[in-house]
Amino acid sequence: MQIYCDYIFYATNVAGAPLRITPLEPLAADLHYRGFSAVRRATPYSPHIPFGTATEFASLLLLNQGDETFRQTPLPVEAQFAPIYAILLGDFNRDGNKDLLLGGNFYGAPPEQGRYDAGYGCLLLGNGAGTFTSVSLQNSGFVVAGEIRQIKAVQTAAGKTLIMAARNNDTVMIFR
Ligand SMILES: [Ca+2]
Repeated sequence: MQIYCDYIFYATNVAGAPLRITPLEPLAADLHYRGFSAVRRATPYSPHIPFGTATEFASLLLLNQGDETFRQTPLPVEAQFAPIYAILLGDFNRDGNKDLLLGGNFYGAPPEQGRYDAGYGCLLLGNGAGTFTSVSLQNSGFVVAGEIRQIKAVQTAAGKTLIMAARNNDTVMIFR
């Protein structure tokens, strides 16, 4: 895997300042920056160094243990098909346990990488103890193609709850 520099620093106010481009190691990838690493320099002319180091690339749940630590639990494989950008927490099967409704995808990757478009929405049912089980698209009925960027529950004037999924450059999908 190749990580590309997304920032190139070049001092224009110093005569003869060297232009140095330092490739970043894959471990420094920060997916928040579209798969590129944010970089910084210790001094104005020192080589770029990674801003941080990522060691976990799965979408996961961090449960606060109440002692300033978090328990890390990867979400089911269905939640790993594509990057997640929208999460709605709710009890969708009305069993008293919180569930997760996820959506994402990302079309802005460089052409040689292709689009991250394998996600069609994902319903994860919680057991109340921090473990989630995926529900098939056929059973959940929550099937959304495209770049989902927000999922919200909306109350109608008649008291019904609608789930709305907003997508980049596309229509809003509404689920009853
Ligand atoms: Ca539930």
